[in-house]
Amino acid sequence: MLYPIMTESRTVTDLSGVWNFKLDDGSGFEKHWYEKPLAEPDTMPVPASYNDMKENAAYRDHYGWAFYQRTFRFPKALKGERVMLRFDAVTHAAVVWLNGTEIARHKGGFLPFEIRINDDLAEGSNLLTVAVDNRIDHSTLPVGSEKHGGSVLVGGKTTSVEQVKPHNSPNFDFFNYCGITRPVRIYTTPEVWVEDISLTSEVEGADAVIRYEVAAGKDEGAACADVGAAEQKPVGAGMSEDAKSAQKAPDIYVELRDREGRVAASAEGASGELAVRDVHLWEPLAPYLYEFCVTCGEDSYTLPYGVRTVKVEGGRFLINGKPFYFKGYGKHEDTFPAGRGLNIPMNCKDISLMKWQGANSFRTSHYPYSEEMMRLCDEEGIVVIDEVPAVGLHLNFGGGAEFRNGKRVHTFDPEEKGGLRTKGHHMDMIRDLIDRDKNHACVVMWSIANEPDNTDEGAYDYFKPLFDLARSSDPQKRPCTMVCMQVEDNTKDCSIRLSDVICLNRYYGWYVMGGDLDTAEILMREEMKFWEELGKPFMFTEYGADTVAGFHDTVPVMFTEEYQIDYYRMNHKVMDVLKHFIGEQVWNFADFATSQGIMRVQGNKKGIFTRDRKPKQAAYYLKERWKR
Ligand code: BDP
Repeated sequence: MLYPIMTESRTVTDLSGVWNFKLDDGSGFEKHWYEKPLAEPDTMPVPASYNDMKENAAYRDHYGWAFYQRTFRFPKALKGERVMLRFDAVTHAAVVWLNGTEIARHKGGFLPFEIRINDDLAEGSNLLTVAVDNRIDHSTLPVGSEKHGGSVLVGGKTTSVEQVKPHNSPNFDFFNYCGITRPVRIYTTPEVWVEDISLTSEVEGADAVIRYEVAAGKDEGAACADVGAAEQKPVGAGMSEDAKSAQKAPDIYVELRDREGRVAASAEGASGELAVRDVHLWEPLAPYLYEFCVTCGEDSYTLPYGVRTVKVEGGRFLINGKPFYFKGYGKHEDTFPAGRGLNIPMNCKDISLMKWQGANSFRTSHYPYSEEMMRLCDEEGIVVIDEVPAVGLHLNFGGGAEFRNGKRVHTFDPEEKGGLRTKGHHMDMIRDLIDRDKNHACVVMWSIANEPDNTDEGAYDYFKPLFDLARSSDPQKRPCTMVCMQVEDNTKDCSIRLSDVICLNRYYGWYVMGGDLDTAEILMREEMKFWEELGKPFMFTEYGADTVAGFHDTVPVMFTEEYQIDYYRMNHKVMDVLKHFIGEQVWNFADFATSQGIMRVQGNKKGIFTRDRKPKQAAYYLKERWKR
């Protein structure tokens, strides 16, 4: 799905601002809240998560639906155009009504969806209502626990307890922020439009060949209610040959323009090749972006495009044929008070801090980040491992093993036996992510999941089709990985068979032998032998130690800034002698919000920066290491 931009043929109207808002009291659907203005609404910013916006735990801990609403008037002059309403992200599920009519339902909180609204627009004021569901369970990504309440020891007796209010139990370690978290926009295009663009490059010496495919869209008059499927098909899709030839394809013309606006190459037709002499490559931290300009009938669209190649070969990760070593972070979209809401200034600040340290990359742990962030990384030359929102696919971790009717449930057991119900949705998320991000130069690898139950019996069978799907959907054929947690027996980890790069989350000196770095070092060295011998390139996508800014001691004590540095020194000592080791991504860039629990002190404190981006001592240590 293309990012909405203004061109000679397109307009974009941003619906960001202060909307009306109401937490559902259980009657919102029944009483048709979407048909008229919400009674006694709150104010709520869009885009933002709603959880931290009011001084009331009811907002933070809400479980279920919440209603957003606003009105808008639509310019008469644009009514002859194709009018699209686009949501960049609504977490985790949405129902959308325009003037009381339901126009869309969408599941998945981190990827865009859009609806054609021409037929639903009213004269004068339009009432737009969005209901947002924040519930997570075994069918959603990320995954939530389906156990509510549990067994507790009260007065010497184990008692089964239900919590007073229903609540989400995330199977993951970040706060379940929800709401309309990214922009809502109305954009227009002509009736024949540029629906999609796919670009790939091959580089030969100083020159490159760019292959392009442009899909033209033409409305076939279908009503647009189901945004799960592509409601407007490319011209010719699904038509008989006769019908196809009767329908004239629009004229398509493409140009590649360099930074100065000069035409570097051009071509005609829906697909073809562009030969570029003396190509400027997009390099990590030294990016160069061309503009790929398409004219399709009356429509025009321009896409920033960096020419670069990515390959895994001979145990190395090659960008433009040169070995690349990942230095950087696992991150979160997490700021105060926006929660997971788009925060463009903070995105820019984060990239600036990373560059100050000599970092070159991050992973979008544990869900796709905003399109604005991806475009920024293209622009700044930051390398990205792009992750689908598949976290928490583990039924036997944290809360202990799951049982149903006295029988142990395995994570990837068939659904009817109690296993996860995520497969179809997981496939949709892979498809939609690659569809959204496939042209970004910054994206060099897809991450199919974070810390799933990789050694579980059904894991390979669950993941094999997902890897196949990612590989076949990506025109650029980027490497694919899944991020692995520590397991008892590495030989059983299905990532060995599936991933192009082995990505490890390891906590030697924290969760393993916390406080005893000497023993942790021995254990880590021992495990690393296994991965070294495997011969595949491998890297750390997480390693870290909780550190409360301002805690100090003369000897290394857990949670102090000194311990955090010693922890990293030890880890680096082990990493630096490994031959196939291709990168270090520290956990985490900044402190972040989590659910409450005895393991978290107002959130996860493994940040190298505090939540408001002040450096801990380790920030300087990493700067010295990464800049040497
Ligand atoms: C890893 C998870 C990450 C957590 C981290 C931690 O991938 O989301 O935040 O551990 O415990 O297992 O800090």
